[in-house]
Amino acid sequence: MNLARSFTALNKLLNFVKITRTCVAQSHSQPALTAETYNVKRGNYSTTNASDLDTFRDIVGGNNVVTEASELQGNNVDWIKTVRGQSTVLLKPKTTAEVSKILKHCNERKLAVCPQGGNTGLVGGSVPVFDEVILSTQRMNEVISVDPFSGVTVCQAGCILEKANQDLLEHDLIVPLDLGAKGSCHLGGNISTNAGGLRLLRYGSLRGSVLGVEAVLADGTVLDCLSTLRKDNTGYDIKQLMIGSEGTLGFVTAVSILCPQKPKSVNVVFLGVDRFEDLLLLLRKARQDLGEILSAVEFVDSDCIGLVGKHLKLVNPIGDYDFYMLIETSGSNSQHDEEKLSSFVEDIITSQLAKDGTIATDFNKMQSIWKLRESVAEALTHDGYTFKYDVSLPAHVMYDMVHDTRKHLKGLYNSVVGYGHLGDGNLHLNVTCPEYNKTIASAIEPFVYEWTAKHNGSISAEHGLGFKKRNYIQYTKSKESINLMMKIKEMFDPNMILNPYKTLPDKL
Ligand code: FAD
Ligand code: 2HG
Ligand code: ZN
Repeated sequence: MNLARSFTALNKLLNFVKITRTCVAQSHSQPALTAETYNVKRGNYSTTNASDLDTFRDIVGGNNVVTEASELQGNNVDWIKTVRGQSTVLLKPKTTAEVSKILKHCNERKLAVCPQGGNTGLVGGSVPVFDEVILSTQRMNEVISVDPFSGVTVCQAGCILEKANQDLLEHDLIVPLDLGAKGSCHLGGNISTNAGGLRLLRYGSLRGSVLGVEAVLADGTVLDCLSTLRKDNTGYDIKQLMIGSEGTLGFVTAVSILCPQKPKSVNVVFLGVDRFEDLLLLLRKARQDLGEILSAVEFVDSDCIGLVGKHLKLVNPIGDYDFYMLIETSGSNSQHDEEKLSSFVEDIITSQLAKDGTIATDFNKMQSIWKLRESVAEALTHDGYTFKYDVSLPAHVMYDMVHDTRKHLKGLYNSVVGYGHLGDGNLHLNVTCPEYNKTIASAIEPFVYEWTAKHNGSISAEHGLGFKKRNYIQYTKSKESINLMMKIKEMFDPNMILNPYKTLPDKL
C-alpha cells in the first residue's frame, strides 16, 4: 500500500461510523420511569421554581434554558432506552463561568444536578432519576489550543470525540481514544467515565493521556488543574479523582490531552476461529509477531455476527465460525507493516489457528470490517430489552462467563452474546429478552456479579457504575475503599447535589 493511499484510508477510517440518536432507530418503546422500576426514594432536594428559572435565564440566556417536555424527552432517557428520568429543566451553558454560577445557585438552593455530555453512557449515569436539573456540555464545544509539536490539545468538555479527532488530523495528530459512540459522545463525558474503547491497547487508559482537567465543584468553585505538562509530581493528583467519577465530584469544563501522531499506515485483519482458546493463542502470537504496530485486538462471537446481519444487514466477509477476531495494525512504514502482517497471517492460516481470514488495506474494506464490530451494541437494541455487563476478567475464563450465563438462564432470553476488547481482558456480556421484568432481572443479577467476583474480575471494566451498578460495587471494591470514596464525596459535595443516585451505593 503506498503512503498517500494509506493516509486517505486512515482519514476515512477515523471518520466512519457516526452514531447519532437520530440514525440509531431503537426497536422498543419508551422505558418506564426509573424511580418506579427500581423503587428509588427521592433525596431531600428542593424543586425548581419560577425564580430558579429566572436565575438560570439570567446566567445562560432564555434560549439555553429548556423546559418544554417534548424537547426534554431525549435528555431524560438513556441511549439503550432502559432508564427514564423526570427532569423539567435542561441548561446549556457556554462557559466555565456560567457553569460556576449555575452550580453555586443549585448548591445554595439544594437543587440536584445531573451532568450530561452526549448521553451515550450505558449504565444509566447520564440521565436523571427524578427531577434533577440536567446540565449539558453541548454548547461548550471549542478546541482551545493544539500544540502540533508536543501533541498537547486543550478542549472544552463538550467537544464531540469524532469532531475533535477530525480537527486534530489537520495537525497530523489523533485523539488517543476511539469508540463506537464517537459521533455523539463528548470529551467531558469520556473523561468522566474514563472511557476505554478501541485504542486502549495501543495508547493506554485516559488516566495516562489526560494531562489536565478543569472542573467546577458543587459550590461553584472553579478547580483549575488544566496542566499541559507531561510530568508534575507536586502533591496529590486531584485531576485523577475527576477522571471516572461520573459527574459525582465535579462538572468537567475543559480537558488537556496528550495526543499521539496520526499513524501513516493502517491495516485490518478479520479472522474466523473455531475455539475461544485459539483466540487467546492468536492474541499472544499477534503480540509476539506484530509487536509495536499492533493497535487493536477485538473479538465477537457468532451470535453477534448473526445479530448485525439480521438487524442491520451487515455482511460477514468470511465463512461461519464460532468466533471472529479483528486485528488492527498502525505504524509509520506501510511496507514494513504489510510484510509483518502478511507473514503473521500466513503462519496462522498454515497452522490452522485461524480457519479463514481476510486482510483489508483499502478504506472500504477496513470500514466494513470495523463496522461489524462497532455495530454490535446497536444491533442488540433491536433484539429486545438489553441487560449489559462490562467486565474485566482473566482472559482464560472470559468466555466461560457467556456459556455459564446461557446455562443459568435456561432459555429465559432472546440472545446471550459475548464480545469485546480481547486485548484488554474486557468482555461485554449482553443478554436480550422480550422486555424488562423482575424475574429475568433477578435471574441475571447478582449471578453475573458473583461470577465476576469469584473469578477475580471487575464488574465495570470501562462503562462505570452509573445508576445501574452502584449497589454492586462491593463485588469489586473493599469496604474500606468504598468508605473512603464516600468520605471523598462528602468533602467535594457536602449537599450531595451532584448526580445523586449514581456511582456510590445507597449504603455500605
Ligand atoms: P454521557 O453519557 O452524557 O455521561 C456519562 C457519565 O458522565 C454520566 O454519569 C454523566 O453524568 C457524566 N458526565 C458527562 N459529562 C460530564 C461532565 N462534563 N462533567 C462531569 N460529569 C459528566 N464506553 C467505553 O468505555 N468503551 C467503548 O468502547 C464504548 N463504546 C460505546 C459504543 C456505543 C455504540 C455506545 C452507545 C456507547 C459506548 N460506550 C463505550 C459508552 C459511552 O459512549 C462512554 O461512556 C462515553 O465516554 C460517554 O460519553 P458521553 O459524552 O456520552 O457521556
Ligand atoms: C463496545 O465495546 C462498547 O462496543 C459497548 O463498550 C459494549 O454494548 C456493549 O455492551
Ligand atoms: Zn467496549
